[in-house]
Amino acid sequence: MINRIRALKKSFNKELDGYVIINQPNTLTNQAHMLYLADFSGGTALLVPKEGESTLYVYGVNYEAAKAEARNCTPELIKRGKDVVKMLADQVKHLKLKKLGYDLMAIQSYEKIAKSIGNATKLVAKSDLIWNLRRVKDEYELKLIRTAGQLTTEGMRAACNNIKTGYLEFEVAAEIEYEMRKRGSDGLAFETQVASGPRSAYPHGGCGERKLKNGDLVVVDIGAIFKNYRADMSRTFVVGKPSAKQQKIFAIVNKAEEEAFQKITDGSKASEVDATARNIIKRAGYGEHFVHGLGHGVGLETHEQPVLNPTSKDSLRVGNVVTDEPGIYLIGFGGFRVEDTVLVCRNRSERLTSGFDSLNVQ
Ligand SMILES: [Mn+2]
Repeated sequence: MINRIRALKKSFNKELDGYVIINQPNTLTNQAHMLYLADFSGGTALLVPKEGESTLYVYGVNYEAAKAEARNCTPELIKRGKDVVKMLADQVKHLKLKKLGYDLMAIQSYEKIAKSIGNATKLVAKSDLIWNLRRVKDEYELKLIRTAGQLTTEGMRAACNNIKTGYLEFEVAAEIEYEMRKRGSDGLAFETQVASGPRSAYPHGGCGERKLKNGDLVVVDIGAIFKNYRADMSRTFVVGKPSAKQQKIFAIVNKAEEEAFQKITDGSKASEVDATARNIIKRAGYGEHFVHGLGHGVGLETHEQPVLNPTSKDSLRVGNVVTDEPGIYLIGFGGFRVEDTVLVCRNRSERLTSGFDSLNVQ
């Protein structure tokens, strides 16, 4: 595996002489950045100076694990009563770092760090550096995402087998989650969605205690995690026999997904891939009912770069992993979404989730 801390340092150029990541509760991105760089997410701060060793500041609860598992940096214990910001600031001063990059930071931490390091060091918001690395997956990462994709596909098989009249949404969710877990999933990339009937018209319809009825649309959106890497997949099913209108709208969404998939390739513009799907849905008369972007990157986080939507400036590159997920949502009628996780390849890209291509479940 490549030394990602070294790769990050290379991208500093003349703009930075250090980088800091502060792990706070509810900052999944910072945790993922730390995991990506140091192979360990349980640190409280990671300081990467341009020259010399990187330091991972760790509380006692995670210190032994950090010593055993963290790579390319030196774990330093935050002793009881010590202030991690003070420790960090002392090291920044000691190394005479002048321009310290960061991605996300709570305003409280920013103010505290800025005050502690003083005027000699500038904090520079530089979010693209780590993302430029993270958005291109290496072979090792792809192996893990592929497995996450297979586990997610098995979860969808369980959905397919358990969507029946009289079943409750959460019972279907339980079967999906059990199947993925039993086969080796480390957890859920996000809360399992089994949204039936009217709530299927909400893109994030969740999962409740509604009983499935004949003729219901059911939108299932699930994701497994394998060794920290995720996948994301949605399918739409009908309980019993689909109506002509359900068949018709489903065919539009399917066509949008397939044609966008054909455009997902090295060098294509994300906004144009989005437009391919959006134009199909628009021409069919449902443009205003496709209420979200076409897709997003997937990796250590469920939603990451690059993004595929009408205003995206991203271009796709070999090694990106993105979702392709057009939808049509009709309030009072129901919703339709088809989503696969796709690996961007030089020519024909590869679906990492697949199958279950029909509305019928029985
Ligand atoms: Mn998604």
